[in-house]
Amino acid sequence: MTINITTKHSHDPNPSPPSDDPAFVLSRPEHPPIAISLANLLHFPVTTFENCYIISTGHGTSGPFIFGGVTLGQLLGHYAPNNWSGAIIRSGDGFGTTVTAGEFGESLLAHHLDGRPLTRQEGLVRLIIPSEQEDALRQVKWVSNISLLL
Ligand SMILES: Nc1nc2c(c(=O)[nH]1)N[C@H]1C(S)=C(S)[C@@H](COP(=O)(O)O)O[C@H]1N2
Ligand SMILES: [Mo]
Repeated sequence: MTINITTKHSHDPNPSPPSDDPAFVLSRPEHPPIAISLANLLHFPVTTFENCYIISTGHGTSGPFIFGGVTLGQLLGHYAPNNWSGAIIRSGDGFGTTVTAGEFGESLLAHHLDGRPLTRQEGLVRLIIPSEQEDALRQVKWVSNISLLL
C-alpha cells in the first residue's frame, strides 16, 4: 500500500510571463475600459512598502524587500473615483485575487524592488499586499486586468 503524503502547495506558481507588455486594463461597469501603460503608472508619485517578503512556493522565502509602486487607492483616485466595494485583480495567465475597498490603500501595484525596476520575469506589474501571508497567493504577478466592483 502506498501512502501518498503531499506537502505541496495547492497552487503551482507560474514562473513565466504570459506576455511581454506590462500594460493592464481597468474595467468598470457601464464605462469603457481604460488601458494603463507602465509609463502611465510611472507618472504617479512612488509609494514604498518596506519589510515585504515573497513567500514563494517555488523559490522559498526571500526578503525583506522594499517594493515601490502605486497603490490601488492612488490609481483609482485618479482614473476611476467612485464608491467601489472592491476589485478583482487578474493576470493574463488566469491567476488572480479579490481586494476589498478597505484594502485599496495597502494594495501596491509594484514596479520597483529595492530601488531598481522590477523585471517582467519578476512579475512587473506585481500586486503586493503586505498582510498576505498565505504563500504569496495574493501576490499577483503580471497584472493584466483590474475589474472594479460596485
Ligand atoms: N500571475 C501569477 N501570479 C502568481 C502566481 C501565478 O501562478 N501566476 N503564483 C503565486 C504564488 S502561489 C507564488 S508562491 C508566487 C511565486 O512568486 P515568484 O515567482 O516570484 O517566486 O507568485 C504568486 N503570483
Ligand atoms: Mo505560492
